[in-house]
Amino acid sequence: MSRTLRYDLYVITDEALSHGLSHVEIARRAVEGGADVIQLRDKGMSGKGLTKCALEIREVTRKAGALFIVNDRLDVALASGADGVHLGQDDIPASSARAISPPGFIIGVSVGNVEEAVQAERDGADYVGLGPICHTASKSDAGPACGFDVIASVKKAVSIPVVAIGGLGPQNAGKAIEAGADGIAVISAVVGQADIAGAARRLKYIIVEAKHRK
Ligand code: TZP
Ligand code: MG
Repeated sequence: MSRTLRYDLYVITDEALSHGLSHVEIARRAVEGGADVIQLRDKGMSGKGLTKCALEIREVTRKAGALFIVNDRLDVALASGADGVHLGQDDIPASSARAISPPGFIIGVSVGNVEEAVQAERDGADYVGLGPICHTASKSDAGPACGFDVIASVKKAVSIPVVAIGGLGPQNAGKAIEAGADGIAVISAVVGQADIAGAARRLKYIIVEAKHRK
């Protein structure tokens, strides 16, 4: 059965950038504010710790009707029953991940330009995370900002959803949607705020409004 996948507000958990909250609590508050997707992202946590978090977030997102994606770790994503995995350019290729994943499993790939996006689609990605659109302090190796124009170029070049990421928030999310993004992925604009649910709710409103104007 085909599902309608909505990536409008895609929130990436980050304990270090939050006000002392756990991944699970961040996820709980973000879905309360209407996040459509939660990505569990922790580069330092053990597989054991990540799996424990993932199993808890799986329950939180299931109840809220949100998608749950695990960053980097296909093994943790599969073991926890997540909806999918998000892979970087240096992670296991999407085609290899697809070969060992169940039907309907979502595979997202980080891209920074048209060429990488086209390749990701060819490899079987279900969506691309395109960025960093603007400067971001949340990812030390994010590379230079690619700007808003690349969103339209990538959107023209692929037929899978394009989720814009990097330095986005209430001030520029509408611009990214108008440029062609299907969704907005954020850390600091939601996770870094004192009121995570409120920040998610406001940002979701801006995204949905911008989509209605398109
Ligand atoms: N990938 C590209 S930019 C980025 C990631 C994980 C960080 C996004 O964080 P923020 O705070 O929304 O700029
Ligand atoms: Mg990665």
